Amino acid sequence: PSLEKDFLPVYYGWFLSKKSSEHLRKTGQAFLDELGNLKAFKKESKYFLPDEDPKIKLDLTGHFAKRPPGVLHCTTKFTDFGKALGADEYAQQEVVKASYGKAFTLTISALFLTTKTVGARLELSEQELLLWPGDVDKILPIDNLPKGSRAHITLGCANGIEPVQTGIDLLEFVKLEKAGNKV
Ligand code: ACK
Repeated sequence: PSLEKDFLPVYYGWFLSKKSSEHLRKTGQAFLDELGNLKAFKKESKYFLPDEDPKIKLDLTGHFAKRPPGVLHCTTKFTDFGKALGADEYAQQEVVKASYGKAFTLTISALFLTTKTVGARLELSEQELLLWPGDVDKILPIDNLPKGSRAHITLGCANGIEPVQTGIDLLEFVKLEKAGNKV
């Protein structure tokens, strides 16, 4: 056997161009600013800041103080240097290897937020879905959601929340949608 072992990255994903990344950051800020000013949203403020004076603007930008460093991205597979479940299977796929450095066009279908995270939901093309792992669109093993349900770009996290939470929050929304709930 070879002594050489492939090094796997922390994660695979699509990375936005600098221009798109800056644009999406600004759009995300505007989304939070507008929501914070919205009367209808004020009644949700207790979930964000329990002691907030309902007459004062809700500071959502301050709430989501943890923002991703560098250019924004959409994670396809979190491989954790090869330690994550399904990491090798993902990395060994021809379509993955053939796609290094290629450019794609990502489509944002929604901006979403919970008390923990704010993010952009993506609608993946057929070509992009080929690069989407088969094992990430679930919270519980019994979940059966469409491929690509988790596809997102994290824009911010509340204090003490890790970015992995954004994808979990989006999956919760997709589950609610599937159950016929208004989101
Ligand atoms: O915002 P994200 O999709 O959530 O991008 C980051 C990226 O990997 C680098 O940390 C995501 N991430 C972290 N841990 C996990 C995990 N266990 N499963 C899926 N994605 C993860 C994180």
